Amino acid sequence: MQLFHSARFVISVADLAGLPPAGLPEIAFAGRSNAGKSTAINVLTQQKRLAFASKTPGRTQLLNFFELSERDADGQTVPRGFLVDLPGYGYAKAPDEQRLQWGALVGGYVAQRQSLIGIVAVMDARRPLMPADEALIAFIDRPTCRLHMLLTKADQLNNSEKRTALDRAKRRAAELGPRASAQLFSALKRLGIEELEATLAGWLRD
Ligand SMILES: Nc1nc2c(ncn2[C@@H]2O[C@H](COP(=O)(O)OP(=O)(O)OP(=O)(O)O)[C@@H](O)[C@H]2O)c(=O)[nH]1
Ligand SMILES: [Mg+2]
Repeated sequence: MQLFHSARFVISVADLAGLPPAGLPEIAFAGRSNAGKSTAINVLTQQKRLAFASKTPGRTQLLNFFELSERDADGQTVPRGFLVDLPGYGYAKAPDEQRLQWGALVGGYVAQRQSLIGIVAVMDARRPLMPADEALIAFIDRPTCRLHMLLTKADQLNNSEKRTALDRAKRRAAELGPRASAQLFSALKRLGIEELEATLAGWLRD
């Protein structure tokens, strides 16, 4: 979808005071360290190295903003919103100080940012809904903020495991109400891209 392919990097933010002025809708990718957030953004935007993906957990340390835009009838570029790549949580080897920093930065952003219209909760399909994921869900206490659980690395599961993981996430989404949803995804096998695009485009349209 053209809108997502338009993504371009605009700013990295290290603290809440450095956030750009709120305005256009923002969709943040959150999840455990190494879950596949940056990779999912690259697949969605069809840009190999827009967000920095890495085998080393804790690669993304800042809030990285990517602007989405469209061309109007006159050919002018009109900004429509932002994708935000968040640092991961739950990395066991991170020092306490770093964990506190995550809480202040990401927790503060998720809990307070008015222009944040939705969160893609990226979870390894082999272990969805870990305690740290539930902590993220608890941070999102605004009824206006959507939540889409992206069960990634689905290429690592057989069909029955995939079904079990998806059923579990869908049950959790149903508990949270109509603002929550869930899907399987694989960057490697390029599975679930259209579903992700359709969900996020729907958020931006509303
Ligand atoms: N098999 C498989 N591996 C994946 C998939 N998506 C991501 N990975 C791998 O998982 C590792 C972590 O990916 P990243 O996208 O950097 O993860 P992240 O969530 O951004 O990590 P942090 O920035 O450290 O929080 C990389 O080695 C990716 O290649 C997938 O769908 N399938
Ligand atoms: Mg990352």
